Amino acid sequence: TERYNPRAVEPRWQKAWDEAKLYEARSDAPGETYYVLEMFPYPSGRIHMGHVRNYAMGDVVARYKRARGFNVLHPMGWDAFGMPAENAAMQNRVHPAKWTYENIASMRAQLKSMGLSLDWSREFATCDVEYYHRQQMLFLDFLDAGLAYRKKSKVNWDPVDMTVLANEQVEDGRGWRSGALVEQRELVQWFFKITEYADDLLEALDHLPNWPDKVRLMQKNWIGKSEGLMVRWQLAGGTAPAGHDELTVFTTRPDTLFGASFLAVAADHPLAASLARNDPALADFIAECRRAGTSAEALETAEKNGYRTGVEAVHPFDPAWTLPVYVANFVLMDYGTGAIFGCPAHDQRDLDFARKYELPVTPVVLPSREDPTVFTIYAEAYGGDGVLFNSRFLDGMSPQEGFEAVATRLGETMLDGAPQAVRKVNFRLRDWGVSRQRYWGCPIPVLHCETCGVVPEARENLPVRLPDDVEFDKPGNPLDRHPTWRQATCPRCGGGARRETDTMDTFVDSSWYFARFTSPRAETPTVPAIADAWLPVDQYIGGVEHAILHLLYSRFFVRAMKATGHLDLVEPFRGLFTQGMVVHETYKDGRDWVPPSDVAFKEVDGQRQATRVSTGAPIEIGGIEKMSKSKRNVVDPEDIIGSYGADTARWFMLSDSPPDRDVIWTEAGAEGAFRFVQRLWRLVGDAAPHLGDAARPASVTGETALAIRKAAHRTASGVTADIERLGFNKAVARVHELVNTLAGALGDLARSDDETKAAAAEALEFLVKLIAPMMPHLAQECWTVLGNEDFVAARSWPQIDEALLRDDSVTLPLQINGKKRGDLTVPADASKADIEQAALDSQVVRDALNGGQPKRLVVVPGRIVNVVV
Ligand code: ANZ
Ligand code: ZN
Repeated sequence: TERYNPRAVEPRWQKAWDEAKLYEARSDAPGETYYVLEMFPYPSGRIHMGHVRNYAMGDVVARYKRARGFNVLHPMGWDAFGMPAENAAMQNRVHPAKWTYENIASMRAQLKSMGLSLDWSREFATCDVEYYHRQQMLFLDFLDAGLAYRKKSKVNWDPVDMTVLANEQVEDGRGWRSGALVEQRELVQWFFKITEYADDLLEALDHLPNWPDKVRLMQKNWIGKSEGLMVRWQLAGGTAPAGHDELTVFTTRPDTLFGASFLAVAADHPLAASLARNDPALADFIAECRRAGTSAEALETAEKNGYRTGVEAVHPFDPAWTLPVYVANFVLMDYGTGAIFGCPAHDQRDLDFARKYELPVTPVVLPSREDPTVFTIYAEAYGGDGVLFNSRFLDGMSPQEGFEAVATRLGETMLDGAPQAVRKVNFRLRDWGVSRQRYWGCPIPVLHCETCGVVPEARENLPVRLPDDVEFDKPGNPLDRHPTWRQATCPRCGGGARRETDTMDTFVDSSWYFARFTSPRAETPTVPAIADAWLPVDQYIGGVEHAILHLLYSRFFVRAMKATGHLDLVEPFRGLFTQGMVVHETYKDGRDWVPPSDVAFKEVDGQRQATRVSTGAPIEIGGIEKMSKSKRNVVDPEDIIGSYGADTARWFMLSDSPPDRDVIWTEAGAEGAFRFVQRLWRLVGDAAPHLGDAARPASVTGETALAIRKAAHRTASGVTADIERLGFNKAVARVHELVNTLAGALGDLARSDDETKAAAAEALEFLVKLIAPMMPHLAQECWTVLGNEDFVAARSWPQIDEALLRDDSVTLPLQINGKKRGDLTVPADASKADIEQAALDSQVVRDALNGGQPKRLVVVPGRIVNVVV
């Protein structure tokens, strides 16, 4: 048999598949459907190994399901709007559209060289006007439904370039081009009302059993539901400015009220603003807080700082007890009420704050088994359960009971005709700000009319196209500077109006692309009946970095699209799988990182040593890390496919680690995979001429034939179960085993009997079908060598004969006095009594008994035999 040459074979079959339209989904979703989707790529210009891994996995599922008779939808497209195209435009004077579409063309060619079973007829890019046109339709529908609205919100403002910056353009608090300190500015911006579904988005997580637990937990924390109380504190007369008689705080721990030692408000709280008018030092403090940033992330790490205002608050349960009110940097304005009471003993932030400002630390929750007379809080707050103490009428209660007692008492206490406390559910989740002051995004289809205000563009005027003639010579949004694009006619009054120049966050584009794939050329965003037939996506595969925002936004979108009649769906993704990364060793020559292609290895005294190919210099082998440009440990899929072929790259990607873990790319591993490709090819090629037209075996009696059949059927059964569970590495291991078995059993096929030849024919057919999802080109080439003229990808999955899976004997560990002393092989259907007898007859037991009787004989069928002597 000649060596297998992937470079010749792979393109030939790719072309044949394309011409046969082999992987196109049957359009109106007839039959039993299966929708498998990998997160679509950003067209950066080249695919990387992470893509190869992601798409190889998805392709196994798609091909497998197709072989199982499903009408499979496996589409591909491009998440094509976003900053990098605009950055490229600014740096290299190339139009974002040109840059993007050229990148798409090269990445498409690269993906095609992987031999993925994609339905390319459905391809689109989110920057295609046909796509963003439909997104504008959705926007208008959301607007009508009250799911899109405008409000003031903060943006990153670069005071030197005089422009709004995307978060990615802010590096260490500075503008990426100007280096100027970025300020927060308020702008009126567009929002999607994701909070409308906060409860539903949370609840529904419980009904997604095929999602990783960690992703569900991340979503849950992001939504962040907390049940608490809004408590009104009276401010002591004479200490607070006019108009501020009380301060409402949000707390989830009213049970700790007797451990309170201060109150604090956010720098942006109205009380702080009032006080600052007559207190320059406070005004400075507030300005400083703003400069440092008030995002939750910024506050998490910043040192706790406060300013004592002189205002005093009266404890709700004791008119004689007053507490100081601070302005503090760790209180967020946009959560709860922007005000808290601090209980240092049971909240770490409050404790850090109290230590710094020497405020009392009174524990009020006593952990079980602690002595109330000596229990003390040192550097760590106690957040756990226990019994309330130091808490007057709450003493002896559990925290939950204390919560209820406080809620009831303060709920019944009236202040100016309203209860002093009310229950309140708060969410961490905020509405989704979708405005971006950028060019390369979907224009928000609204107009600003001097007479009518904000007016949606008329539907018949859609799409609002991005103008092509834009300049990137200055920072900022080119749409704002365009000479004519902004001028429009108000669809309501016919007067002059100004176009909205904000475009949509690119997360909007990726929040519904999976639905668009079901009818990618439709005039409307979806064709509801078709969308409903395909959706939800049965298996979604992608990186865990999208575990929160992208998935949450998509979950919001299906709800909003349902509310506006575009589909009827509860959740977008029935199954979710997050794959691990592709990592690689790093290499260093002095202070330079060296790419793997410039490194050669040798073995010296059993030690692996590396030298630099170009210079001969010795090289230090560094840690195994995520492939990155900065460490230069990137392996280019194109090189790998060029030298070994796509099947080898796919096979190695799938073989080495469980798919949710990181996989270490090594040259040796790739070579090993390539050798396996050759071996399998030889096995099939050498056997093919001797199979004759052996009929499929009905039943076999010969030992060799039976062994071959059993190996084939067991492998098929195991691989089936593995793929169903996405355990690709296990499936690969089983195929290796089968190839080993067959290599031994088929060695003398020319002289074998017909029965063995028939069994071999069947086993090879199985083998080819089992590798087809992972190595489709090799499988197809083998299939042809086996005398077939059709596509193996169009054939059905191996039919497994259950009878061949059953073992006719089992081997049980044989213990004497609880220690393993040997094995006992018995017929699979042996009774307990049979096993006992077999044990007693065995040499080890007879030796141990030395003619005597066992004290006890324990038989657990299928598991173990223990003889007590
Ligand atoms: C008193 C208390 C005592 C609290 C205690 C906690 C522990 P979650 O679960 O995230 O909702 N808080 C309320 N509003 C805040 C704001 N705007 N900025 C910063 N912190 C705020 O957390 C609710 C708790 O976070 C609230 O309960 C409040 O502190 C604080 F032993 O009240 B707690
Ligand atoms: Zn008007």
